[in-house]
Amino acid sequence: MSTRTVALVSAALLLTACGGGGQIGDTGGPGDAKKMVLIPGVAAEPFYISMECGFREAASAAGYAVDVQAPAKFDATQQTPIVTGVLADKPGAVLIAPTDDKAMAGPMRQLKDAGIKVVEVDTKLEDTSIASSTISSDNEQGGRLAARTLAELVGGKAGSVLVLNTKAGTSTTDARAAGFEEEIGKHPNLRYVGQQYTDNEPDQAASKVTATLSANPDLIGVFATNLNTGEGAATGLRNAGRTGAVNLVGFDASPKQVEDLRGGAVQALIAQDPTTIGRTGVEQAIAALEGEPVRRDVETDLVALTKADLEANSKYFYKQRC
Ligand code: T6T
Repeated sequence: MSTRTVALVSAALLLTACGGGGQIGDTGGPGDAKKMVLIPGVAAEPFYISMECGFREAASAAGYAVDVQAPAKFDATQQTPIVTGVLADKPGAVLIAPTDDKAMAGPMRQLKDAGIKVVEVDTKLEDTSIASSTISSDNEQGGRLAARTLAELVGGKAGSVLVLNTKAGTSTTDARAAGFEEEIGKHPNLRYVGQQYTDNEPDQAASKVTATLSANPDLIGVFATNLNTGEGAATGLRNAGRTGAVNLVGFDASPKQVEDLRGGAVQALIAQDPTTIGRTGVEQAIAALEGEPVRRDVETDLVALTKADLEANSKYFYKQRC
């Protein structure tokens, strides 16, 4: 094989590797400053799909070519090779939801060192020197809001309360659990039995709920810190025949979670605004690329939804497609 053939084959392999998560119609080539890439935490999940909708709309309107590449699992070992592939493509900016607040620092620093603007959307690194901007909900406040909402639902009755987290090192859900723990301590009728990790797997969330019920038959409340834990917790309570008897407060507003709230399997949801996170991420990336002032931290809306006010708040429901 000649040197030229080897180079062409390598380039073809690189393009294949980079294009895995993109959609038909994605444009832009290697070293394209007018291209933006979104790297969500996981593929085919309504929170990130809604974020992608805001991202695509804003970036396309501003004349940028777009690409979206997501790992099949919320996992740093799967997200890292995607970052490495994007690095070789050298777009102008990368919007990324790091799946681990430490493990993703190395790969993301490589982007920055290559002159690519990095914007964190939703999750963030502990190291604040890499991203130009971070767009996210106030997750600690979201955890406090979940605790207050749960306390209101319980209405003075006594019992145990469980938190279902995803994976240690997920900045958002760790902050939600911390905010919840702090606030729930203000309610002496509620005994906090601690948090359990689920690896962001609904099946694990379901089995951890049923196991906690066996150990603590007085369980009166569960706070599920994100979409998968919430969907799994609802299944666990259903399997144990405790739907409604145990108050379930979830985070996020996927079509299934909204359906569960409507049907009584969930008592409240703390919804975020992922479409605005995606759109604002693009705005901050453009500011960084054009040398305009960049806002280091941008906070987006959070709202508590109950069955009573659900339909009036449909703008907060997450999308399955744009
Ligand atoms: O809750 C969102 C997101 O904010 C979090 O960082 C990870 O989980 C979700 O994507 C929902 O699954």
